[in-house]
Amino acid sequence: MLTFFSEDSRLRQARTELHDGALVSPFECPERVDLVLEQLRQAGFEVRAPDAYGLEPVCAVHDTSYVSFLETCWQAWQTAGHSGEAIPNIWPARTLRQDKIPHSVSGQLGYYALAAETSICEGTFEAAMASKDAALGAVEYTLATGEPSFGLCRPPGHHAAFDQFGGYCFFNNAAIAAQHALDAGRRRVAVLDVDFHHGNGTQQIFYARNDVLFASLHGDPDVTFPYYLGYADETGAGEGQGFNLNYPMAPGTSVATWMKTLEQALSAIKTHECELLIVSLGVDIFEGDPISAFTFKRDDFIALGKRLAEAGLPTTFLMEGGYAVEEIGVNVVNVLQGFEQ
Ligand code: SP5
Ligand code: ZN
Repeated sequence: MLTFFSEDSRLRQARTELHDGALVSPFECPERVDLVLEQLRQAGFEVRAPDAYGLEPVCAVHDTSYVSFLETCWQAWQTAGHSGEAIPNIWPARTLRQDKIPHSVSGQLGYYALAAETSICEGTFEAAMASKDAALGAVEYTLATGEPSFGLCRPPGHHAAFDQFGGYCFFNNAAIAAQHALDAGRRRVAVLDVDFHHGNGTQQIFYARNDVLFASLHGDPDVTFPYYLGYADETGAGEGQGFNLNYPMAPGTSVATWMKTLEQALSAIKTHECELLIVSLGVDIFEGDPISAFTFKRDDFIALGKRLAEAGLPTTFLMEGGYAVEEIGVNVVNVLQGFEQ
């Protein structure tokens, strides 16, 4: 299977993540891609650099003011004299006004952020651009050939909403790729999100639409990030009613239960006549993941890939989460090899 990866993904080298009340070295680090690339090469997968697609496909699903904010935030933060990385500490919370975008970068950070663990630092915008280019290269290849592909996207994307970053995500790579497929003439695309965390950004972007079916298996948001979206009663709005499917599961859920739940999602994808499958591939469902709580073992990822192949659709995999760094490469390659078996 062909992989698309841009070296510029490494340009984000954040030093700080707010975790457990302390600033720690981020879980979402550039070493993640080294481990995946190493395993891909060992397995004989070809890795190709994507074209640069510019901002047009980004602005097809994101707010242009949000995109400009991401592009200028780090410079503005430094100009304002802050010494650390840019981290929000105030939001338009429920009791404050929702209709003001303050001029100050500190005010804008809260407006455009949905979580505080993710800093903005030098290279963040450039890495986000590289990440969505990998997604676009991969999906274009699948659209052109019908063959499966893998976009090694870093930073990940599925938490990024129309005008908000967070959860280590800035541009929603899966949404950008799905929209690109629609713009290329596909009538309906499925995004299947298997990351441990609910893909709140992808859900929000397509919530009122019926041309993208979003299905997500994830840790119950009642007890896990992102807490405020991802419940089973979120089924879509207006024309999009019935095109959003959430399958929250308790921490510690067995792989057998997870795989049974996957059947429900795949059956919906079949019924809704999707022409392309985009898999938001988070391997943080691994039992050893440091911030997640599902129980996948290495070989379970092979079974997952195999089952996804049986859906019989042109398929593009896009990298999302996965943080147990020593295992991340093996787990990703197991999915892709399982798919090809
Ligand atoms: C793409 C992706 O996987 N993003 C995940 C972002 C999660 N950020 C917040 C993590 C909070 C983890 N707390 C877990 C405590 C486990 N002991
Ligand atoms: Zn995740």
